[in-house]
Amino acid sequence: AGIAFGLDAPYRIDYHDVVDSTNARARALAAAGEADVAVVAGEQRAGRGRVHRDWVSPTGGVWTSVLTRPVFPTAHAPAVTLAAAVATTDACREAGVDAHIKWPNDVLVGDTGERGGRKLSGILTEMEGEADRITWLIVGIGVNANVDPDRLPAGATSLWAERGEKIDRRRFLQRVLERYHRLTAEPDRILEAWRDRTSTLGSRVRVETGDAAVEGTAIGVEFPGTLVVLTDDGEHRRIHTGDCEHLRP
Ligand code: BT5
Repeated sequence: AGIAFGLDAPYRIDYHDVVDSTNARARALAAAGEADVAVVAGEQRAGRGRVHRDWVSPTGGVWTSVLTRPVFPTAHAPAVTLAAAVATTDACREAGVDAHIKWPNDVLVGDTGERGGRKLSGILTEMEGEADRITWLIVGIGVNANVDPDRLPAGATSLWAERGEKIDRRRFLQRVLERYHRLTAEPDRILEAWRDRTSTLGSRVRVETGDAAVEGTAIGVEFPGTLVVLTDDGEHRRIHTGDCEHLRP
């Protein structure tokens, strides 16, 4: 479906040199009834992170949003976000960069940096639907591929900076989309793949949940992506969403 863009991708490719946000463009396509499309942009002028944060998206990056209409309950959507992190991590490793996942879906390199490593990629999931069925799901994936690190915020890095050489972005995108497509077809295998690639499990963490902060040791991740933290009081806390920081032991 993506052959027109020079990719053998499992989605139709909707390419733009410049957009505000590929997620916003994908929402418009969702409203128009489309499905199985990957919006791809050379550059984003108003890239978005979670909770209305900005996402810096200069040329050289891989900025994409995959729109699908999966037949599963809304409650399963977080697992799909994990699949995108697995797909991205594998593509980074194939490009020779030893990436790992920080819960829930940041892809990092190394263990030095502000919050557990240098951030290479972030994922923004949006959806609409009833409890028993998703109407549409958009998974936005941003990877600092051939981006000059001077153009990125503190604590961020790019594949180019880590390898010292640019990557083939088409090939990289194709790998991410293929892997994501395959994982989402087998949702039962996502968690296992995610656990194999994360640096969060076993780490001391501090998770900001919006109204509270939980500190302790990350001991598990349960379907569909719930983090289990063992606090110093011996309590098990289950966290559905939040910002996770790896602390030094
Ligand atoms: C994320 O948010 O990590 C989700 C980012 C999703 C971006 C993709 S690109 C394609 C699609 N279209 C969009 O508009 N968005 C998606 P969060 O965990 O909230 O992290 C946001 C924070 O990361 C910011 O507040 C900055 O501190 C930092 N940041 C911003 N730009 C960055 C970059 N390019 N690389 C690394 N860190 C960045």
